[in-house]
Amino acid sequence: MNSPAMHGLQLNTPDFVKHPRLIAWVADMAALCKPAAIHWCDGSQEEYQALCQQLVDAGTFTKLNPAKRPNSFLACSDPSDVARVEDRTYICSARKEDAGPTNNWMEPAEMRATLGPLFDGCMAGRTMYVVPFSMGPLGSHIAHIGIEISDSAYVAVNQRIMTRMGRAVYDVLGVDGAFVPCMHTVGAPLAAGQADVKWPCNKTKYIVHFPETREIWSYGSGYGGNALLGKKCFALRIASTMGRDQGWLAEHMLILGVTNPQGKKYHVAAAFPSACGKTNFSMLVPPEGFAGWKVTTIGDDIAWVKPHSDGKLYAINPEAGYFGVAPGTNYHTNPNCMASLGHDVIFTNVALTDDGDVWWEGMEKDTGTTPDHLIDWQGKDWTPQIARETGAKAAHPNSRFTVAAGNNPALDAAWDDAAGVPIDAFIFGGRRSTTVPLVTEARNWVEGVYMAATMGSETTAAAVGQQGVVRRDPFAMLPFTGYNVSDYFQHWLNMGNKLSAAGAKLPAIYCVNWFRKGADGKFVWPGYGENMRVLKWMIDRLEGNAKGTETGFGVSPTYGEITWDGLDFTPAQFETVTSLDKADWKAEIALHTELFTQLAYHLPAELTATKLQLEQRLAA
Ligand code: SAT
Ligand code: MN
Repeated sequence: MNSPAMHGLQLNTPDFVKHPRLIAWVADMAALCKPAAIHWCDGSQEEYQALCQQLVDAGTFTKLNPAKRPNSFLACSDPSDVARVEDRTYICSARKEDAGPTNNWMEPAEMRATLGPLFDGCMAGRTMYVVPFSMGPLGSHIAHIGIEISDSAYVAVNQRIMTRMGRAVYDVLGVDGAFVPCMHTVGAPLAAGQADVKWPCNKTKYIVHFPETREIWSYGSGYGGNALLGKKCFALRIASTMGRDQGWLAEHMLILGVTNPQGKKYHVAAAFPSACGKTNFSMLVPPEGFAGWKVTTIGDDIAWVKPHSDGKLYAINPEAGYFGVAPGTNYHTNPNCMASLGHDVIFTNVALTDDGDVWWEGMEKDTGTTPDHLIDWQGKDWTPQIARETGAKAAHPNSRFTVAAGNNPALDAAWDDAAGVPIDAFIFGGRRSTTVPLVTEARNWVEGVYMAATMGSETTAAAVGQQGVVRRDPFAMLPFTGYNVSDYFQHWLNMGNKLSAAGAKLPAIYCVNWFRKGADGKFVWPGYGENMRVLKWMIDRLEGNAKGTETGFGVSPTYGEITWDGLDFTPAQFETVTSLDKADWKAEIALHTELFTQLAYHLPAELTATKLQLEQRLAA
């Protein structure tokens, strides 16, 4: 299988790979990227350990104190490579209209001509890893397979945690199974004898998707969603286009199970933008006063939702691990997550303690103290005094942990079920300090789609760029919809129409906002585990046990309908997080109008009509 262009490099295809088209693709990519060696990942524990050791030897990983954090590592990235790069992310559909106004677009041939020279020789002096992975349970009819080619061992070990990675994938693929080719390079070829750096990357970055041919090409970054291509690139951008074509949904949603004291179980899928608490919500521990209630995690970031023959929508988590935000995570905000992080974790861009453990902002809430000394994520000395004087953060605000779902004590028994779980409700939530009330139920599917489509959220550190500015983030999918977002709205409406025409009861749709602030600039709603109170109201609604009150925006709870046991939250505070301010809403609707003007091409007429009705109700 060695092509002459491979300058003597051996492909060394292992005998468990029996797929000629895949092997030919790897050979082509090796000929293009010119790596020094090829490593076909088998996903074994031995391989994982060896790659981690190699990363330690290279200085990329620091092995944490095994007495404190067994089999765990800390990686600190180049300070320029710390988050997704939305302005470098492209949807290269044949027609610009099909990428839509919210995606960067380049004509496919032009993009290929741009990438060609960049990838030519990009892996010189490095090993090319061939990483086979399944998004979703292996062999499930809902799952899809990807092969990531990467010159980053960091990517290979993270993919082993985040996906079902390894040789079993080749058994599923057989000799001609379909896979999504995912090309990744850090874009840092090494000349002969050139020493490597701890976190190779390139100032030039391209995160490119070809939706028609279902290909991903990522250049220049080693961080998170830029480099772990199964996640946002495949499971959201490419999968959303697959879903449009095949009649299902790929969503930026956590999935949780909630069981009441009588043992009745509901399943909820909830969309929030990056770094707005999806992991916390998916692992929620019900507060005091909720004896007998249980919340279990199916997924914390992505849901693939498919209609079944019983007329219901079923969801699977295509991932196998969590790549969550570390700062702010502690035993108060997310005890299940903290319990998950005890062993076998890869941390990225958190701080290192003097005894070889990790630390991040928020942990002081557990211990009551801040360490006297740390090595911060940039490798510099950090003390509380330095922090006070310079504002330096010990951990980067977008620092992360990578951990297997199996570590989560709240993991749902059905999380790996190939059939998925039936969805009873969808939740959409943005981060808004004003305007949007704590919880509102849409009165029907179209109104729910409208709420999701017009959602706004204050930007976070998960993406490079200005933070804290409100931007429209439809369905929390703004950076992740792989096609024209108005067509995506239409796809949601079509799904609703199809299911109701078949006589199905559609999931309820809720809009939430945990983030309203008071006049003092502080959050009013306590959030975290206390969100159980809102979840319970939703279930009461599903069971017909809460009447709610019409607000003009939809149906919201009265103070008396929320279970307050164990929480001191006054009617006045409730008013602060639920009130609709006329002036705020006038401005809000103007922003919806602006969004709809931007999205005019193929914008469903139902949404414009819904806006008109909303405007009239709010003005009344
Ligand atoms: O870095 S990721 O894209 O994986 C995380 C996120 O932005 O949600
Ligand atoms: Mn996410």
